[in-house]
Amino acid sequence: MSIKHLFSLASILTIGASGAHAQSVNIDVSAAGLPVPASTYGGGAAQPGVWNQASVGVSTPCLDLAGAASGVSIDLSLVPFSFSFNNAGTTGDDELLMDDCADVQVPTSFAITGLADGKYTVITYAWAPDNATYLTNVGIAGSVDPVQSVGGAWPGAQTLGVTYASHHVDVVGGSPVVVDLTSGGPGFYTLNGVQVVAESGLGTPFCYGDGTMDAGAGPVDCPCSNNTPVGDNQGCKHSLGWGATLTPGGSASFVADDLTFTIGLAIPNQTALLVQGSTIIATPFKDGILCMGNPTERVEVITLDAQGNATTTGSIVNNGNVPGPGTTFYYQGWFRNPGGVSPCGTGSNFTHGVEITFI
Ligand SMILES: [Ca+2]
Ligand SMILES: [Ca+2]
Repeated sequence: MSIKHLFSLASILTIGASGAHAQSVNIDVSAAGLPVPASTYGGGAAQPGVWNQASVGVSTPCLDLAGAASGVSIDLSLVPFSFSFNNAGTTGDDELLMDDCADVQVPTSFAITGLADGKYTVITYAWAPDNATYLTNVGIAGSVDPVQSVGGAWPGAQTLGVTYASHHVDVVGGSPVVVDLTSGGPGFYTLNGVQVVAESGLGTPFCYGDGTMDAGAGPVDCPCSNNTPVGDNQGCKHSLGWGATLTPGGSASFVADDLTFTIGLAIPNQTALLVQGSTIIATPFKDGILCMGNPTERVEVITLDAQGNATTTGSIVNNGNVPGPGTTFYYQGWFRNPGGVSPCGTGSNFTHGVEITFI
């Protein structure tokens, strides 16, 4: 399918999906009354906002990130036990989320209900603070993403595959999201919390590093067989074994000029550059695929945090020389992945792309 067809399809879907807004929520699972992380804490999803405390044995209505009623509940009625353990490595907000949790002893499901129809990413924290050998398998039926095994020694920061699992889900017809927790090995298994991230609907993602990007001359693979799986919706694989993402925030309003971009799942503590192009191309470049053609702009240099995430803070309109409403540009994050470690050895890689039409 050509990229133009994809955009047409996206426009049709956007029109069809108008109505209830998709919700994002942060949930700390613990015994009742225990403190939750500060609202400045973004966790593995890089999503700051109000954290809800959810107890085992009951269904808990959740506030949204701004503290208003969301209509979303987490139903932990099938999860009977909770416990706390002061892991020596965790401190601060990580500790508040991870050191108190549900003690899951048999295969158990819990449900997230009340989500408006739309696309979401569900982050499930399933890390045992008391024993690095305890592994929890996390699966969501209907997700394109597989069952993921979570556990290990505290890695110093929230880490995909060690402290949490990540699943893309489509909510259709108000169906609940059912998360299945099963044993990943010997010992008990664990649920520390959940983050539900609504895909913004702002902009149109394109140019995934999964072999499907086609700018008109046929599909393009990543440069050294470092494609990511179809459905992961990431750039080409970097040295950590997955691809990076680019997520717009704020709005596409030229006048408000509050558009931001968050680079996610990239390389911790490295430098990244938000780049803007004017046309769609598909050229294997460095360890990734360059998807934006001339004229291009270097919009903003940002430094990735300890989780490999960072958000722009400057004016996209000014830094990108955006001339006015009605203009369309294409964006990618270009980040360092030090040479000799990166899959193709070039020392840098790209997120997938995002198309923005300013209004
Ligand atoms: Ca601790
Ligand atoms: Ca917790």
